[in-house]
This record gives sequence, C-alpha cells and structure tokens, in this order.
Amino acid sequence: MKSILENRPELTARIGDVAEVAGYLWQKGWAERNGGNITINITDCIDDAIRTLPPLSEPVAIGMTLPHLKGCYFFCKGTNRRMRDLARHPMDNGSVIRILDDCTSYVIVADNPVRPTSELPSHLAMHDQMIASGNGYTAAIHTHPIDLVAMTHNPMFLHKDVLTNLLWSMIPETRAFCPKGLGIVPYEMPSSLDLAQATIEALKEYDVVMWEKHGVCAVGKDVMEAFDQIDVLSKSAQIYLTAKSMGFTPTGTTQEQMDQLKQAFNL
Ligand code: 2HA
Ligand code: ZN
Repeated sequence: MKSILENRPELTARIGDVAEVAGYLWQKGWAERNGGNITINITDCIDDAIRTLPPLSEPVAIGMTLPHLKGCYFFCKGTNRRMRDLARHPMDNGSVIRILDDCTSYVIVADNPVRPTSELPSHLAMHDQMIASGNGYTAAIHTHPIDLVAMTHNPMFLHKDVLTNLLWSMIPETRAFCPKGLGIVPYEMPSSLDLAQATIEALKEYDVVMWEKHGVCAVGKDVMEAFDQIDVLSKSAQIYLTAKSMGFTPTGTTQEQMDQLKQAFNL
C-alpha cells in the first residue's frame, strides 16, 4: 500500500521527528510498554490528494467540542502501541486523523486504521487551546519520566511552583530553557475528560505540566522543543536526587542568581 509520506518531504520530516523523539523517550526509560503519547498538528502539510482520501474509519466521538480544530489533521501515536515501535515504524504505530466539521468527532485517513492514543481528549484539547491562543505551537507529548513522577508522590512538591523553583535552582539551563516552569495537575483518571480540562487550564500558564503520580505533558512549537523542555526538567530532577542519594540536600542557586539569569536572558 502507498504511504501518504511518499513524495511529501515536509510531512516525512515532521513524522521523522516524532519517530526520533519516540526513540528518545524509550531510551530514557520514560515509555514502558505503551506508555505515553505524541500528537502533532500537520494541517499545513495537507494537500488536495490527502483531502480527498476516503476515510479508513467511521466517525469517532472525541467526547468534547473543540471549535478551533474544524478540518485539522493530526498525526497521533496509536492506542496500545509501543513508543519503541513508533520510533522504528511510525506509520504502522500511529495514524493521521481529520477532525470533522462538527468539531466533536474524527475519522482516520491514513496510512492504516490505527486508533489514536487513549489520551486523545487531552491532546486535542491542548491543540485546540494552542490554536486559540495563536502561539504557533504544533506538538504535544505525554510521557512517564521516572524522576519527575517520583517527585509528585511527595505532597510538599505539589504546591504551586515549589517544584518549579527547586528544579530551576539545580542548574541554570533549566531556568533559561524552561522559563515558565512546571505546572501541577492534581491526580485525575488517565484518559478522562476531567484530566483534559485540568491540563488545558494549567497550560494557560505553563508549557510543561505534571499529571500527579502519572506523567508529564509538554507542548511546543515542534516535537523537539516539547521534548527538550521535559529533558531539562528531568536533568534537574536527576541532579537533585543524585545529591540526595549522596546524603545531602543540594543548596541550589539563590533567588538572586535566578533573577540575574531572568534579566540576562530576557526570560
Ligand atoms: O498511552 O500513557 O496515559 C498510555 C498512557 C496513558
Ligand atoms: Zn500516561
């Protein structure tokens, strides 16, 4: 069967980036079994030939109305698919969906009828909000970083911006490259509409949020940028726990040093 990636270098590159990031998530140990999901908005890569493809599925209800997604196209990791398999064979472990004009349902259009991620409501709600805000973001990642998830098991770290300030203070790069910090979404049932709602609420203020005792969710201009933000936060968490395992609590940079950085980098 012909893939829609054939003779479409831009679309091929974007999905290649998703596969590359999927490989990183697996290598980092953040993507056990089918854990985590990635979606990217590819509407600007869609041409008339794709637009006229017959759907591979009946319309499927999303469970919410997303007014900014009318006619948009997304590449989504498939539900129950492994991140490590997405890395090697993205078009067999993910699919392209189109949001129907009712803004409440989607159809699968290519390459295979792979049902999208179980966290689709959260992912699509994030994309809807990103379009509404006009921030130009096109990517959303959800993954299970061991260090960051562990930290959400301590109630002390669930208060607003306690983790943000702790992680910023571990290494200057985190302050510079994750300038909005890390939001907290209190525990909700995975895949639920409540989780989707709480996530978009938190993303009004942050680009990366923790789903308490579950995982992290990050958005960005592209999939690499979203990944980088999780990566710098995880690096800080690693520094914190390395110091702790050496038997001491790390001092962290001072508020003044962080403020200097904010000024110097215009954050
Ligand atoms: O896709 O990580 O949260 C599997 C998950 C659900
Ligand atoms: Zn998850």
